[in-house]
Amino acid sequence: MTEAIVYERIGDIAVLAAQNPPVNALGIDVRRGLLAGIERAETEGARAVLIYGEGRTYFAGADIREFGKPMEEPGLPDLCNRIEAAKLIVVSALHGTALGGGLEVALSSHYRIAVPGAKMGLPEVHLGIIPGAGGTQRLPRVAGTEAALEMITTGRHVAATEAFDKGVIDRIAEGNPREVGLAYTQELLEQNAPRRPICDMPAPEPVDFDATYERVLARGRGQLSPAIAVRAVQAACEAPSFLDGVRQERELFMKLMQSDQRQGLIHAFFSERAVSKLPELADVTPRDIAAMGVIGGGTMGAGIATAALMAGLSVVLIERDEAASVAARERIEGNLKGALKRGKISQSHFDAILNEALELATNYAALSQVDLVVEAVFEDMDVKRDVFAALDEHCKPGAILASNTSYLDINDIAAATRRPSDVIGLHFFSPAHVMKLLEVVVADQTAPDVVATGFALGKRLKKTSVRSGVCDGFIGNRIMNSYRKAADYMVLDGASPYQIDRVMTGFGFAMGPFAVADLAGLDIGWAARKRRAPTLDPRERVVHFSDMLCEGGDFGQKTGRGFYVYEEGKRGGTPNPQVAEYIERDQRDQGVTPQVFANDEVLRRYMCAMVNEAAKVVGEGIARRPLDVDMVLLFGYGFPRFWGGPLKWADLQGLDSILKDIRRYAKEDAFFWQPAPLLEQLVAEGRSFDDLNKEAR
Ligand code: T1G
Repeated sequence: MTEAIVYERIGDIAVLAAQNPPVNALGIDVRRGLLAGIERAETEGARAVLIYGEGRTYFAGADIREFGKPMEEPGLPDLCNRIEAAKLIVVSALHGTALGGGLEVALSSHYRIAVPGAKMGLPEVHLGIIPGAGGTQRLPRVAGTEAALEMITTGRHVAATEAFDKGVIDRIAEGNPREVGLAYTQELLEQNAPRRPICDMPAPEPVDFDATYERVLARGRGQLSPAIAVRAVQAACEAPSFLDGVRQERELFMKLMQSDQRQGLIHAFFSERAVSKLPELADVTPRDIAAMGVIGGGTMGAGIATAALMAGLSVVLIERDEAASVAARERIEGNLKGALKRGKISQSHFDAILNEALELATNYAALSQVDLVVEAVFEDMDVKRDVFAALDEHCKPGAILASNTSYLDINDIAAATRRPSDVIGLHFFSPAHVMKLLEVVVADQTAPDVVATGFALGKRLKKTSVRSGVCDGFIGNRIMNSYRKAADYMVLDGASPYQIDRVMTGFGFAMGPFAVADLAGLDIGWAARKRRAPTLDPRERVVHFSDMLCEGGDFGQKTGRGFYVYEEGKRGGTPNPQVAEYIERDQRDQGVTPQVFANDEVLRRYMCAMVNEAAKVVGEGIARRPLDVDMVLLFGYGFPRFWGGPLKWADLQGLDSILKDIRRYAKEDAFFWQPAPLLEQLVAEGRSFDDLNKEAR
């Protein structure tokens, strides 16, 4: 077995090279190797130690897979203190991403050099914890309190130049980390440079920590770790000694390590990477995609075209006539200007896209050479079938034909072509060039390499792609329809829409369901309800107050009135007084006596509806695994990331308690609250959704 840390003597310098691919995580073998290397260098009388990483990066942090397991000695805090106490000078040479415990090892070294492309940071807050190996104590001493607070509470990666300006690193040099590290160490030895432990530096200047704590807590929208990090940095400024500050940091770290939010965020971290790794695609080669076609240049089509263009693909966008083509180009240009402003693309890339990569056409013949087409026309089956029949005519053999439909049956669309195995659903979320979620909807006859191509395209467009089977609403919209209904039923039964919105923003959503409905447009749900009315199951409860709003022309933000009234230039809206009248009328018409709902009952019902439908979606095989549903809700519906997703949240609450509540609600409405068979099975077997995720690996 190759050693995780290779020890080598180059003259007076002992070189410790990390070899723990893929990211040189600081697992137990690496920690033991570093400790042994420092001790050996001292015993052998070396004058300096150089630490660097082989492969793509310096240490990218503690090994997250060890979290939740008993920690094996040496722990990272002790190792960092030992490196810092070394009798000889210790130099770290950084490249790739020196993150978390990685940057903490570098900060416990006496000198730090980086190659130009190196990035560094303390992203622990994104995992629900805080730096736990002295980072909150050492960083403020070299970078200052404010700079350290900003880096630690945001967890952002900092470029080498900025790190140098902040005093986090001492030098930047071209070359590979080993060479620049050796040269710098040699130079320091020739200068007889002293050991320079950060722990000996003066305590950093205090700031108004209470105000900082409140500001960071509010920004976290329920996530605790960034605010707790403020208290750890406060200890750096106020503790009687460095070691006491380290002790306080450790206490705060260990408390967060036991938290649900750490479990939720670690679940999100690994699930985000696992969700696009499907065993059945492991040996399937995707088709090459260089040129794409987009049918329809409305908001969605223009957004999809923008995402493809920004990813370096050429795009042929088809609209029905010249005027519509011009409007589509303007939408794309507007999207690109936003990306330019956000620093996502350069001016030269912006120009190249508009002058070379984008072709607008009104004739399908222009699609003869594209490798994949995404259709984003009006959500009507007949219209889509006509479009796909035409695509089948004009596109080359092997070209993939994809629909962006948000609920129509891909099997019916595929049947309009002679190439059903080349047909797939690629459901983007608006705005398509910003939202990360992509549902890859697999129809009965979709070929495996077409599915693999859908995922490869998603990766190229920097999307989080999730495989979905075919059903009304696929994964996300089907689950959303369910928890939206639960919210509507609570309003009909006496809760206010504004109470529900407040409860759900308190849970961590950026917006509650009624504010979201106003944003998306109430007319969309209205059209869907009218479409489904003829086939509605007579046992399904129906609310009418939303339809009353629409009948009055109030569609939400787009008309200035919906559940809220929106005033020009003002963020957010105020409750629309007419809504109460519509609700009361609906209650009278349906003979409902309104009751009071406590906030925790609102949350419970909302989340139980979400979990129950999600369990049906997994149980029916529409979603491959529970984690797939979690990723859809995180990346497409603003579910608070620190809960990990609805099914991770359900595991954390205990599935038996969830099922018990659902069975209680079913006494009021057996049709809506029909328990998911999978949920009943898991409770009966004493298993969790996470157990299913593990079994699917
Ligand atoms: N531990 C274990 N595995 C890790 C890992 C880590 N820290 N980082 C990445 N991996 C795996 C990842 O799951 C994937 O595995 C593969 O490496 C490639 O990753 C005491 C306690 C470094 C920027 O938060 O941000 O230090 O899917 O696909 O896009 O204070 O990985 O191939 O099986 O993401 O090029 C702090 C987390 C830890 C950094 C590279 N460090 N990692 O991105 O590749 S907490 C972090 C990243 C800590 C101390 C505390 C990214 C990356 P697989 P990837 P990438």
